[in-house]
Amino acid sequence: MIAFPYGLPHLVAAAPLLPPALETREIVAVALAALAALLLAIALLRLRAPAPRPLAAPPPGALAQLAGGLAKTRDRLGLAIKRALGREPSQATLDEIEAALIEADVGVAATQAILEDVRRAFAEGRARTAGALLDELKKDLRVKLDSGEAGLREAPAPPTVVLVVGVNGAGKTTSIAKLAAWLRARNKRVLLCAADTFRAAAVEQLSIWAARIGAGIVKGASGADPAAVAFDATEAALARGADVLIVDTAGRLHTHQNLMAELSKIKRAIQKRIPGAPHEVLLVLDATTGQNAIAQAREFLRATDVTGIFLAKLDGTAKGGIIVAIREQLGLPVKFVGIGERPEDIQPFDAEKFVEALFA
Ligand SMILES: Nc1nc2c(ncn2[C@@H]2O[C@H](COP(=O)(O)OP(=O)(O)OP(=O)(O)O)[C@@H](O)[C@H]2O)c(=O)[nH]1
Ligand SMILES: [Mg+2]
Repeated sequence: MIAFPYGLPHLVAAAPLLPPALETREIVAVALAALAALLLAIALLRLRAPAPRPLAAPPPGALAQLAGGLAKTRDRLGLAIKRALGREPSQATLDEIEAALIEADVGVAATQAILEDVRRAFAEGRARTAGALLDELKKDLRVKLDSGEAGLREAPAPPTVVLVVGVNGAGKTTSIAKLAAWLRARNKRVLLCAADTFRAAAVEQLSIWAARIGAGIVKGASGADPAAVAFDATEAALARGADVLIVDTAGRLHTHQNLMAELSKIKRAIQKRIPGAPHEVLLVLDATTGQNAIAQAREFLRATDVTGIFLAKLDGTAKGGIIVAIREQLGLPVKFVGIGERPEDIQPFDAEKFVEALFA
């Protein structure tokens, strides 16, 4: 009888489950076959995955941040137009430009108006070269985008009160944090008001931002009357000598009549202490929702006064042309754009810079 060292009988018992011993050459052959199968699988997966699209390198300097934030739109609209203009300009070039604008959600009406102008310039010989056509297009986009109203309206005497409204999840609280950071970088004393008492987490979310940014905050208990919190914050802004008070509100749909009435109540509460306030009512729109954002905004505007748009999440869409449609169809100035989730991912809207960044 063979004497097994400790444990070996157990292994021997399991032996029928193991494959029969292989010759070294067979092992090598099996390993090579497995490797070949793996390489084939990787090659097939690569074939199926969309090829990475060429992304124009963002330009250095002041435009870099905006161009970086607009990467998806630049990749779609900017490059499509540059590609169209890469050949001898013809009617087909103009058709391609038109398609690229529509594709980027610029909207049919705005696209037609722009193309009419560009086609005329081409037909009349004013814009025959690719460079001249691009200049004409940029000029038209600038005209469409420029509201003549940039930055925040300022109160005749501080504090300037900014009320921020919009549908659920549009990006209100994050945009407020960005706006506060932008103002802090300009040495403004900022007070935030957490008037979204509907969601417990909302107050906490704003408190965290306030601490990070170096802004004060006034908050009410969960479920407190948002108008009462706004009133307290207005008093605090006056007492503490704040330059800007920014009021966060709960997300709401225009269809919720009592929530829309609540906005009016918040406004009246602020006006009790500062007549003429809020000086700015910013409607935050989520750029990634495209034409839906415009439809929602239109309804929203019927229910409340809005002075400007904060267009959030522009970095998240390849259809950044929506900004033209917003400007054209809502007739409101786009005051700021959000291009990321960090406090510094904000730009005051500047039509000239925006168009440059788009084609950078
Ligand atoms: N990529 C990107 N994400 C953003 C931007 N702005 C906001 N977000 C994200 O959008 C999500 C919702 O943002 P919130 O600021 O909480 O939106 P809200 O409108 O306050 O939401 P409610 O208070 O629930 O109505 C968060 O995950 C944010 O990080 C932006 O400009 N770019
Ligand atoms: Mg919020």
